[in-house]
Amino acid sequence: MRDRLDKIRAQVLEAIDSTSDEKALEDIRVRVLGRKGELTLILKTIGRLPLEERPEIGRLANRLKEEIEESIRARKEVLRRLYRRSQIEGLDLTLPGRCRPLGSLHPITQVMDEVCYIFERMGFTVVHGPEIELDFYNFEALNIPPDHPARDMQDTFYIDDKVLLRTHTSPIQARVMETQRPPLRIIAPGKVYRCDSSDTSHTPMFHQLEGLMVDRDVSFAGLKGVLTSFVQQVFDPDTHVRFRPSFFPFTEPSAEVDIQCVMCKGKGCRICSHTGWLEVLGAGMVHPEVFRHVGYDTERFTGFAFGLGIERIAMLKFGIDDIRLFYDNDLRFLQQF
Ligand code: 2NL
Repeated sequence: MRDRLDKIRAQVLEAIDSTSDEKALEDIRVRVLGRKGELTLILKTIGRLPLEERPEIGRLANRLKEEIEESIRARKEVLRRLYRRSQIEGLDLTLPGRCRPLGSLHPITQVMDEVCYIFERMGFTVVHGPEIELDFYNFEALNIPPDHPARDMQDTFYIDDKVLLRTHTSPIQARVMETQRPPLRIIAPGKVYRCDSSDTSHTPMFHQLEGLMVDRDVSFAGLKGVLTSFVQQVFDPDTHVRFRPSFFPFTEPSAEVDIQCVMCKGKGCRICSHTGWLEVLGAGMVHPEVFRHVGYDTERFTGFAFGLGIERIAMLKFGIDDIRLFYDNDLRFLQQF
């Protein structure tokens, strides 16, 4: 019986404190202290308890009755004061508060941070550079010839004949090499621009990260080690990797790096066009012509370089099939990350 009284006290006092009008308060009073109220019924049946329990339980039940009556009276007073104040100030203090909307990092920012951190743990330092770039650093220093299709007005946003929006982050590295001697171990993340129309895999602005390591005895084997470790940190630790011969004007030899399809694990599906493989990186040994442009001694130093698209990595990680979703700014999409 004592437990029952304690339970009633806890529930009823809590309920009284959270009422916001007098009607709700009266409902509580009737439920507990009304003619058929919970506490009223207990008080009526005290006579039927064993003789030795009656005085104690009677005292407790009566004290609880007074406590509840006092609590209702006090709450009524508070509600009246709030009501008077709301009438005077035009303020309704009983309205629930408005939540402050909480923001979060964009999925591309999250993946960019994660990718940078993986390379930083391998000893690479983050460097930045201008998005509005000179034709010299974006193309010429990287051994991209004047008649190369990438230089076409159709593919590059030109500001005038010498100034453009960078089409990759390599010019950042060309600038660093111009002012710093080897050894060098840097990554260059950032926005890049291509004069493309949008579709499921293209947007005129996207994000890239390039890496460059220059020292004595930097080898293709070292490149394979760094990129395999990277891939197994962003994707599954047991992801299979293959290096396929390719061509870039700024590296020789060049390779494209494929991983076993993250969706079908190599069995073949729509995502990997039934090949079982997905291309995720481009890489190679820095072309001697690039070193000559920045004044590095090609007899003493070799280097490897690589580049990857952040949106592509994010799409594979999160299973997204349309790159435009990142830039529609639809909160129903963004709030999932
Ligand atoms: C890709 C390919 C690549 C590089 C980027 C590079 C930079 C310098 C010198 C030589 Cl300064 N190379 N960058 C090299 C190979 C590939 O990117 O598919 N990117 C998304």
